[in-house]
Amino acid sequence: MSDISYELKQGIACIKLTRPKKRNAMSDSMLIELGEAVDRAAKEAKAAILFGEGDHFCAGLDLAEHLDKTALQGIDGSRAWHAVFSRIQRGAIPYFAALHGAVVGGGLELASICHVRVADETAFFALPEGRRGIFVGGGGSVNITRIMGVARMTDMMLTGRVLSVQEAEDYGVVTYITEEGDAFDKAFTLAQKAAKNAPLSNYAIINALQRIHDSGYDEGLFFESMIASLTQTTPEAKAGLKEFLDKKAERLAIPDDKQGKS
Ligand code: 1HE
Repeated sequence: MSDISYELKQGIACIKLTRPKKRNAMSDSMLIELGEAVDRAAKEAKAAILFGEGDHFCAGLDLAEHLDKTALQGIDGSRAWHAVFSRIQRGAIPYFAALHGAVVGGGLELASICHVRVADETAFFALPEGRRGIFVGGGGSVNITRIMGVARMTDMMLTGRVLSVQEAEDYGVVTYITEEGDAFDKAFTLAQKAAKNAPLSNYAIINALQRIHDSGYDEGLFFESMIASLTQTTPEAKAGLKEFLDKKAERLAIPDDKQGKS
């Protein structure tokens, strides 16, 4: 039985978690299917959206499967999450998460490795691992701390704090909030915008920014210059610059209240 569905729509891979009866909790087989969908998207899509069927995005790790695992099986499981997630986070195409309902435990870890997160007003965010006697295993200690900071994640894990969508925005977890049911459409619009970028620019944005942020100041600037010089040699860059100079480029979408004030 398939717990992941895949559809290529106008060059955007739409990858859906389709296990709503279990609130899209991620089983071992579902993770493998997710990896297959991610590999297919890498071959044929310009951007991708991750979203969930039913009332929730994802309730995290399938706890039923986890019950009888040994420590070594637990390590294997965690490393399997890391392997799939790394193909999303440091692949070649940008991922947009469209979130609603529970974005919990491994569900928040999955959302946190997407490049842009959109949530509707029903979304809530939690890390109940402490409550369950376990720890994050899908890269959350590295990725969620980078987004919200160690202190906030520690609070969520120790106390079981549940964030509303507004709090998640304050924490930097989401950067767009929509009305109920509109997160997918918003994510799709954003993915279409990103899909128009030069593939090498998208690759650099996804792969270089976090690495530069993690490196020293001097190394970061050096690395930036190398990437800048590499991207500007592509035909897409030459076409993009010429389009602007010929006044044929799409105008920046300046918010109405800022028009004419700069
Ligand atoms: C599950 C899971 C799951 C639901 N594993 N089966 N994640 C959690 O600790 C979150 C656990 N889930 C919940 O807190 C709630 O299910 C929700 C708030 C997400 C949704 O509540 P609700 O009332 O809509 O659903 P429910 O009645 O709690 O669950 C419906 C069914 O889904 C039920 O199964 P059923 O056979 O009795 O119908 C639940 O058992 C099942 N279900 N969530 C397995 N997570 C890489 S390491 C990551 C570590 C973690 O992710 S730890 C955090 C796990």
